Amino acid sequence: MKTQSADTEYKKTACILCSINCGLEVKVGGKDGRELLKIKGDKAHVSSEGYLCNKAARLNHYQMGADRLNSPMRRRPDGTYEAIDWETAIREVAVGLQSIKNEHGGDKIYFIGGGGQGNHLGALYSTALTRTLGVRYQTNALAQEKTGEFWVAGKMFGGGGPHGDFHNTEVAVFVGKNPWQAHGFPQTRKVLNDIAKDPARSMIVLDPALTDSARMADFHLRVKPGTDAWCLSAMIATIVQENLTDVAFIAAHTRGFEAIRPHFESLDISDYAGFCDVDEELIRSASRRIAQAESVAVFEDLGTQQNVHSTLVSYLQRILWIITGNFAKKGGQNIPVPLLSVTEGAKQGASSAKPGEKPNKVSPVLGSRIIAGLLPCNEVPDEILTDHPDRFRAAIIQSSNPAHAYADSPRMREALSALEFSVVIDVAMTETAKLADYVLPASSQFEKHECTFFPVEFPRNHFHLRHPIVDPLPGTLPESEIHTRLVEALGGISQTHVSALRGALKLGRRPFALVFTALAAKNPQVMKAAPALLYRTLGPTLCDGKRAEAAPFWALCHQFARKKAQYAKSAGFEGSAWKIGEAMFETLISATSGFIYTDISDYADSWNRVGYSDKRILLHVEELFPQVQNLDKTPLQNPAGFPFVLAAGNRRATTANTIVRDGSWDSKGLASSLYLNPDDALDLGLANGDTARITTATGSATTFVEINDIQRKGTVALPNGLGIDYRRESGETVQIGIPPNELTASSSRDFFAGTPRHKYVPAQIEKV
Ligand SMILES: Nc1nc2c(c(=O)[nH]1)N[C@H]1C(S)=C(S)[C@@H](COP(=O)(O)OP(=O)(O)OC[C@H]3O[C@@H](n4cnc5c(=O)[nH]c(N)nc54)[C@H](O)[C@@H]3O)O[C@H]1N2
Ligand SMILES: Nc1nc2c(c(=O)[nH]1)N[C@H]1C(S)=C(S)[C@@H](COP(=O)(O)OP(=O)(O)OC[C@H]3O[C@@H](n4cnc5c(=O)[nH]c(N)nc54)[C@H](O)[C@@H]3O)O[C@H]1N2
Ligand code: SF4
Ligand SMILES: [Mo]
Repeated sequence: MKTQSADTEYKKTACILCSINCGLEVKVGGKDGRELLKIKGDKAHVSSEGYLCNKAARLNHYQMGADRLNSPMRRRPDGTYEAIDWETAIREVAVGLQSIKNEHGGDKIYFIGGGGQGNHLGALYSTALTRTLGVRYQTNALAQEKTGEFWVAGKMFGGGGPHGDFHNTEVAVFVGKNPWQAHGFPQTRKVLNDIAKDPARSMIVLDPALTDSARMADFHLRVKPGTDAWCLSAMIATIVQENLTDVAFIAAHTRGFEAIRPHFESLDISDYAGFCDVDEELIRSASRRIAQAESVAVFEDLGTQQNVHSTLVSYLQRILWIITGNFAKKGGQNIPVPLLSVTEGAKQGASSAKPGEKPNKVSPVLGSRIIAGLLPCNEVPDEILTDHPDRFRAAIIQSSNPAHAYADSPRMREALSALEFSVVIDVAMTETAKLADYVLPASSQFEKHECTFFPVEFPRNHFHLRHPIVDPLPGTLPESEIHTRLVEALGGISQTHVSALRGALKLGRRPFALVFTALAAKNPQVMKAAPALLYRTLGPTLCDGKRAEAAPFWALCHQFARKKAQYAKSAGFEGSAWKIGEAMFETLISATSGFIYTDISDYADSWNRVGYSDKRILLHVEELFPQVQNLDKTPLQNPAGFPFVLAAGNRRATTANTIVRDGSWDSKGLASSLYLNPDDALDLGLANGDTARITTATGSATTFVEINDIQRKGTVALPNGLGIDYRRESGETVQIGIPPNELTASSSRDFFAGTPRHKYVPAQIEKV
């Protein structure tokens, strides 16, 4: 079948390979009209303005992946799969989930994943399914990186998390973050170049590796792996001891400084500098630079979040910029106004089975802390492989590949195989799909409507609903349709309600809203299934059904207009709350390069989102401060036989989690190497390109080495997202690189948030 699109036409969409989702213009055509032939930056995009990095150009490797699924699959008793039709698949999956619910309760069904970097629309629709089933627990990849940070930000600010304004900052600080390769804010490389070129601005990088970002830095604090807590403590101590704090800011806007001050006043800076192996004078000068700056923006990421003292570092780096007064100002940290934040979304999805009901605070088996509605994903196997009566019996896994991406793959495979029922919704036959009872094939992110809820810009924020740019691969369905069909099969949508709503809609959207509210007040299931119900009723009226998938945004826009009218007004939406909601929704549906929904000029507005009634930031966090005080008593030591520290999974120029499964998209085949320091190479007798064996407590694997000055002596690094089993068109299966989590352990995790220490894996390296 040929699409309506001529081969010469460029269509607007976005890149899906990292959280930024840069706007794209894509020339489609080729095989069945479904290929992404030429890709360029969309200059009209409200956030990326034409910016792209090197990765976007080869997105066709995702779109045309040879292991894409084109039919629902059912597992046979012998472990092989047979294709089944959609009707059978929906019926049997609904029956499977319902029988787990009947026998053990809906709370024994675990929801894993939701969306990746650029596909969060499916997670809106899956809430209809999970709430209908009474699912109460969920996890996703955020719970192996950001949950510690979420908790700390929530505690210190009493609400939403602040984000750095890198575009305007004088001093940019990157803690365990390599923004040149990994991005993290719009137009990252342009911003980094701007900072590097401007003598009045500076960049500070804490990273054991000499990354591309570290090479651009004015101050590279090349810490010993896992010792950032000491380095940051020494930085805070420098500011306190040299009287460089912002005294007025601390007095007016914070609580608890007096409780933490004595520790930093008496801390031995040179001792701490020695511990993290950074020159004391470098620590002091970087700290002075921070204290003297008009503005400082800080980004912490996986280098510390997946490391020793993950949550402590999240706490310490915040103390650093709070005591220097870098909140609620241009170039500092600000709290954005989201349309729907990923954490709000997560909380809505599960954990509270009934609207208004209190979410669960701990996981059912281990009693681990649930943060932002998420269980530590590191611990999935421990919540399944047990005879505990509250263990999970089933899982719904969407757009996530836990058997590859979460800690300890061997144990994860065992756990997923032990489930009584499991269904995976994905575009490809992934490592995780190969363990499921049913696999439901989703249309790709270029074949349906999609969006991201990641943008956290301030004071101007945007949203971009992408339209499909090619026809769906035959046999696939978008998540909107999959979840709505499942909810219908479970009896979660009443035909009487559908008729009443459709009838009201004939009179207009206002009567529709009234009837919806009235039905919801009488029947809680209406709100539970709301996204699916809106899709079935309002959906067909949106551009003759062409924009049906956008239906849930109608409710979101009205909610935003009711609760946050002043922000919508700042972006030019005028009139009553109803008018604003309607106008936002119409704009959202039609703006193919995204639209701005908040554009305020006053940075002080961030204070409105500090949750404490006294509007003060909490500096003394009692759950974490004792650990800060006790740091010097717990020196790091590798177990005998594992002298190296392996960073299991770094971002490189041609890696993108497991979104692109076809390894040949890395045309030079360079991404899969083990980075090794020249001195270590000499000791091990390894030359460039030689094969090395990496052994950890969990497993062992081989790859070729790349000797460079990036690695600190005693450290090695593997890329993230590689070692995927990819079935080529020819039928041959290839695996390029090492799947990093064959080497990681789920027991090695943060004491507080349960996040894994993927960047600190004790390892042995040998020549093969
Ligand atoms: N190219 C590419 N870009 C991506 C992705 C991708 O797969 N590929 N994935 C996206 C995703 S999901 C995420 S979460 C982000 C992650 O983005 P980043 O966190 O920036 O990515 P990483 O390279 O995993 O880790 C960052 C740095 O941590 C350093 N590090 C290791 N040990 C330590 C330590 O002890 N202390 C300190 N201070 N640093 C240490 C490493 O040397 C590395 O340079 O990237 C996003 N962008
Ligand atoms: N050792 C180690 N492990 C890590 C990391 C590390 O640094 N080291 N990094 C971690 C980080 S930060 C992250 S974010 C995770 C990421 O790990 P995951 O959460 O598993 O995310 P992805 O690798 O992005 O996989 C997304 C899945 O979505 C599928 N997909 C793509 N498009 C669609 C779609 O439209 N619909 C559906 N239903 N599916 C789709 C892809 O085929 C893929 O299977 O990995 C983590 N794992
Ligand atoms: S991978 Fe590059 S092009 Fe794609 S969204 Fe991220 S920064 Fe933009
Ligand atoms: Mo991530």
